[in-house]
Amino acid sequence: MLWDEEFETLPREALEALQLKRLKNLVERVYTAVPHYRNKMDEAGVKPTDIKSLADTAKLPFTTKSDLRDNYPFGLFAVPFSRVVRIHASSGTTGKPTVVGYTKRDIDSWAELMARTMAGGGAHQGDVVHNAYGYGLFTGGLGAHYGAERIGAAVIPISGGNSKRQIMIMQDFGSTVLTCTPSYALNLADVMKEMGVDPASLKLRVGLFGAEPWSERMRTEIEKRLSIDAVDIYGLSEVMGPGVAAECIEQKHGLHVFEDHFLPEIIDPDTGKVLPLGEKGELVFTTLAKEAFPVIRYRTRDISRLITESCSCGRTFYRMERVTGRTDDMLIIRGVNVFPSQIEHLLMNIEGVEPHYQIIVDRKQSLDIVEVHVEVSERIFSDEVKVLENLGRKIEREMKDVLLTSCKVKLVGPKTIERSEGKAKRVIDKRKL
Ligand code: DLL
Repeated sequence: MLWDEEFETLPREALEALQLKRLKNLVERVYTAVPHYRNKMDEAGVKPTDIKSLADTAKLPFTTKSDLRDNYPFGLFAVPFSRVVRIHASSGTTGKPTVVGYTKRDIDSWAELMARTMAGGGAHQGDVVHNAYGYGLFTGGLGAHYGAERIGAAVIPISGGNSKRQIMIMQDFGSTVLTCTPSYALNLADVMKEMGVDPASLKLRVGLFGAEPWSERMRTEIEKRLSIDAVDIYGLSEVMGPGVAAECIEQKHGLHVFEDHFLPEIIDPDTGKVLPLGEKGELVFTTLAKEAFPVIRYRTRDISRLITESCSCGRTFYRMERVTGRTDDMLIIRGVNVFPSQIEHLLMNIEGVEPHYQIIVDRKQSLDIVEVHVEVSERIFSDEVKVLENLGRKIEREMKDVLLTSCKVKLVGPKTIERSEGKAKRVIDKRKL
C-alpha cells in the first residue's frame, strides 16, 4: 500500500527536479554550517554554486565512517545543538561509536519514511506491531516504533530478548506484524517449535526484517516457519536509520529507495568512480532533507545495484537489489576474496543444513585457516556418522568450487551456534594481522 502517494509516485522528471533543489540547498547549508565539509570542498576545489545538475554530485567529496570518528561526537552536526532533540549511535568495530543527531523535523520525516516502510510492507491501522528491534542507541527500535505509530497501528515495544515471553505476548496480544532482524525471526521460530506453539495459530501476518544481510533462501525459510510474508527493509544510522529503502509486499523484489530524501549512487569501491545505472558496486547516499545530521556522499560499504525498471506497486523510486555483502567484510583468505554471503548462499541450497552458521578465520604458521561451523537438522545429526561425514565433505567440495580456496567444514548439532537477539555474528576473525 502507498502511504504518501504524491511523493511515492512522482514522475521521474519531477522527482529529479525536487532532488536537485534539495541538493543545492543541502550543499549550501553544510558549506556554511560545518567546517569539515567546507574544508573538504575547498580542498576538492568545489563551491556550492558548482552544483548545477544531479550529475555534479560526483564533484563532491565522499564522507566515510572515519570522518564521523574524527569529528566525534557532534562535529558534523549542521544545526545549533539546542535544536537537536534525539541522539543515536552505532557501535563501530573499533573504539568510539559513530554519533548521529535529529531535529524535531528530522524525527517527523523519519516517522513518515518508516510509515512508508510499514505501509509498503502491508501493515496498516489496526495492526499490532510486535517490535523486537533493540531499543536504545540503535536506530532499529525507535525507528520502527515511530513508523508503526504514524500509520495508526498499536506498537508493542518489546525490544530483543527473552524469546519465550515474546511468544507468550504474541499469543496474548494478538501481534500481527513482527519487526526484528531476520536471524532473530528464525530464533523465534525455533523457540515456538520448542514450546509446541503452532505459528499458524498466531495472528502474525507479515514481518519487516532488516539490519543485517539475509538471503532469498532465508526469506523462504522464515515465511514457511512463521507462516507470514517476510519483507526486506534497509537503512543505516549514518543516513537516518531504518527507512532508507524498503521492499513492497506486491513484488518483494528489490527495495524502493526513498529518493525524495536520499540520493543513491553506485560507485566502484576501488576507484570511487560512479558506475552506470544497473551496475553492481558500493552504495553511496546523500541525504536531501535532513537538518541535524546531513551527509554528503556517505560511503556505506554495502554492495548493491540499482534497478530502474518500473514496479507494479506504482512507486516511481528506483529499487536497490538486496544487500549481499559489504566491501569491508570481504575476507581475504590466502589472497582470495571471499564474501560471507557466498558461503551463506551455498549452504542455504544444501538439504539438511539449517540457516545458522559461523565462519571462523585463524592464522596458523602464517597460513589462513577457515573453519565453517554449520548447523544441521535434528534428523541428519542423529543419522549415522557416515552420513554426516559425507555431507561435510560434500559441502567442502562445493565451497572449494565456488570460493576457489578450501575451507574446513564442521557440522554441529541443532542449536549449538549462539543465537543473537539483534544482528547475527557470522564471522569470527581470530587473525592478528
Ligand atoms: O541496522 C538500521 C536498520 C534497523 C535497518 C532496522 C533495518 C532495520 P546500523 O546499525 O547503522 O543501522 O547498520 C547499518 O546494517 O550499512 C548494512 O550493512 C546493514 N543492513 C541494514 N539493513 C540491511 C538489510 C541499521 N536489509 C548496516 N540487508 C548497513 C542487508 C542491511 N544489510
